Amino acid sequence: MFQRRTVVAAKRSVAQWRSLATASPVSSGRNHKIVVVGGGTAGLTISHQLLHSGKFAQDDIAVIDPAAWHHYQPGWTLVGGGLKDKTELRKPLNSLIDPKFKFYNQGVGTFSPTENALTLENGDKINYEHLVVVPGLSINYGAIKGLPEALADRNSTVSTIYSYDTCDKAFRNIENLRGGNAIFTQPVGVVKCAGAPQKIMWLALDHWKRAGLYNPANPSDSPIKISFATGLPMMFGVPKYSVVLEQMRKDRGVEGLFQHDLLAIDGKAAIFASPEGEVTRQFDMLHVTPKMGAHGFVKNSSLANEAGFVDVDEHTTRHKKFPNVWSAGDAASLPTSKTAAAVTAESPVLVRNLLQSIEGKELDASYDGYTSCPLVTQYGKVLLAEFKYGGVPKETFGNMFGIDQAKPRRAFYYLKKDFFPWVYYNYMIKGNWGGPDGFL
Ligand code: UQ1
Repeated sequence: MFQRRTVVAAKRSVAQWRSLATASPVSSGRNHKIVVVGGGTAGLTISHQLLHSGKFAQDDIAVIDPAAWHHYQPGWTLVGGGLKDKTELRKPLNSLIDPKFKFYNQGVGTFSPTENALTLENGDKINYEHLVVVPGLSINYGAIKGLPEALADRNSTVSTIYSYDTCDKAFRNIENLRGGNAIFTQPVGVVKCAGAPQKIMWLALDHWKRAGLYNPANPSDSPIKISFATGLPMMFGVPKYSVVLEQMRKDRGVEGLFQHDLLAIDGKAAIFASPEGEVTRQFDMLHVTPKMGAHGFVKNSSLANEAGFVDVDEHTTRHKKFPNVWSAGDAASLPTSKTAAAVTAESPVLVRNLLQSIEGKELDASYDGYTSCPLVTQYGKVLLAEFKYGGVPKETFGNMFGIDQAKPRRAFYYLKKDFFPWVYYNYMIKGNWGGPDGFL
């Protein structure tokens, strides 16, 4: 429960705002106990979990997001592999927001954390007692020269599964390629779902294999050649899974261009930065993972750390300077891999600690960095990487059944393709799913 004093004070001030509504420029509608910036995976999950605490009345919680649609982004890899229809993965955002919330369908202009306020892009000021900053991250297409133009050109063989507009183009390009060089890239720097850049490659490889265009046992005699150009020095950030994926790369005849960071696209040439200087490769099909970073309105605020992400404690999810500010998901500085699975574990911790803090109690929930990457390795098989801070494996089914999740399995594929999208829309974003902890 709230401390009685807080409740009385809040009630009194709400009554004052209401009575002053005609006289004062600050209407009651713009004062909220909790403001959640973002209606993505973290925003919906956290706001609904807060509501389920039973401690909030109509409009106590506000959600701010300018989007018209909410997307199940983990499904876009499967769209790129020809396994899902992208239109089935999205829903109108306002249909997913509980009517008990005040929904501002607007972008944020600026944060003023010392005043417990923010302004919307339309200039309206919103006051809060607690702020949850979960707007996700921004995809900076323009950071790779020539990429925006190549993506927009319907006839180009350049695509990315990282956007709603082009995730289906990725599959068209895979289907249309009959021969030549196929290059798949992963940049230096933070991206969401660090496994996706190679998931789409493994699906494409399998597609070409089935079409008789790629023979993993004899790649040099195959019509199609496949290269994975990554800014990282290895296949994956967690050693346990990287070893398996590196072996897979070699066994399947995929060229590894490590520490190669795509700088520019010029016609059919891809130009990379590498330790040996600039490297240019000709491609016939290019799948790009764009550069990503914090949204400008976060990066340019006093909430951000040096990298631009919301500067929170890695275990409590509370802001390091402003104790009534919280963050999780892709926008947060939490040093883990940015995924929806991470949000399943971060959300209950943030919600518990925020509620404790409202009651003046000790923060007693701690996030261990749990995240997961269901890594599709071919049609019908998934390697279910699950790990915590420090790249230490934390495997749900390994612990339950004593199996090794580094081995790609059919059951994990159905988890990824059918179960996760179902549990996501029916339970997770309604605040009723705790990931490996099950239903809430
Ligand atoms: C999960 O809960 C989830 O959200 C619905 C995902 O979807 C994107 C996931 O990929 C994963 C791995 C989880 C975690 C749950 C289990 C049972 C491992």
